[in-house]
Amino acid sequence: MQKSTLILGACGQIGTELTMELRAKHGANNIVASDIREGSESLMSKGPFELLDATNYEAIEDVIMHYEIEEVYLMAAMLSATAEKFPMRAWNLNMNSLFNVLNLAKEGKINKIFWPSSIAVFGPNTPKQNTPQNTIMEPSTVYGISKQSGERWCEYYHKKFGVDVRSLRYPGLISWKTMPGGGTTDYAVDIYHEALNAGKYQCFLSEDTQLPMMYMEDAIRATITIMESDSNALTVRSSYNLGSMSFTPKQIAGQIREHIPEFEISYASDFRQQIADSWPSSIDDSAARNDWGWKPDFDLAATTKAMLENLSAKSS
Ligand code: AKB
Repeated sequence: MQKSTLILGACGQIGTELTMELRAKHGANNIVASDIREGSESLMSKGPFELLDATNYEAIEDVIMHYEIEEVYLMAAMLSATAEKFPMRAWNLNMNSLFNVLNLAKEGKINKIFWPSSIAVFGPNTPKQNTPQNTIMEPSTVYGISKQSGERWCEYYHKKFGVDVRSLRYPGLISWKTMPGGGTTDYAVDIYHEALNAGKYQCFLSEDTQLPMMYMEDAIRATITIMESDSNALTVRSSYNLGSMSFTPKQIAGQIREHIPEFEISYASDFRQQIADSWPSSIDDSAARNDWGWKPDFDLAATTKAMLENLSAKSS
């Protein structure tokens, strides 16, 4: 029998594309999308959809029993910039939702969990270039503290209770299908929209702020691959470093100019600069490459081409 999967936070930036990909792969009826709010028409009409608060244990349990769910992807979270404004709300959402799924797995009600971590687990004292899998981790943001705590809990539940939880430390994610919300890396999506709409962009990070980034297609492939990997191959049960490309606002603007020569960028750093300055510039993901064969497909040039072509086609 085909197993059923639940996605919590299915209407967000990653959740939307993950839902579409899993439905294409396993059949729409086997992938239950859920979110605290309604999402796009196609996400809600092309397969089962439930309005569900990821912090409500009983409500999740009801859905799991009803659909005979075996795997859960917990994609609901408050990201770095918003979390600085609402620290307690961020902590409650990011931690309680995780405890809910970890405890459901501990009680044997689900078999496997995916939970996203982030480069935000690192902090100002972490080596910035080629940041190792295991290194100093002293996150200085609310979001980073919640993700680092979450990683510790994932590893604890795996070691202590045998919970099969798998996780990736996502870099900034770039997609033309869905918009990000409340993150520090969001500029790398906004810039493409503004390049096409206005021919110019004011960036909230300085021109030389280098951050790790990834095209969404690669991120979705990584997520599904780690979930399909043999459990015994996974040596990391906190969260895997996941690398692809690293660039600065100046470099992305340069790439955009290859397609739109008149594109202009200006810089006005805000509070997100401090968050970005505390994060790595590039990532060593050799553990992911060795354990489950991770390899990204998209560099900055390929990402820029895909973003501009797809956004142009969407608006015409
Ligand atoms: C954010 O900017 O908060 C996220 C992340 C790097 O986890 N995109």
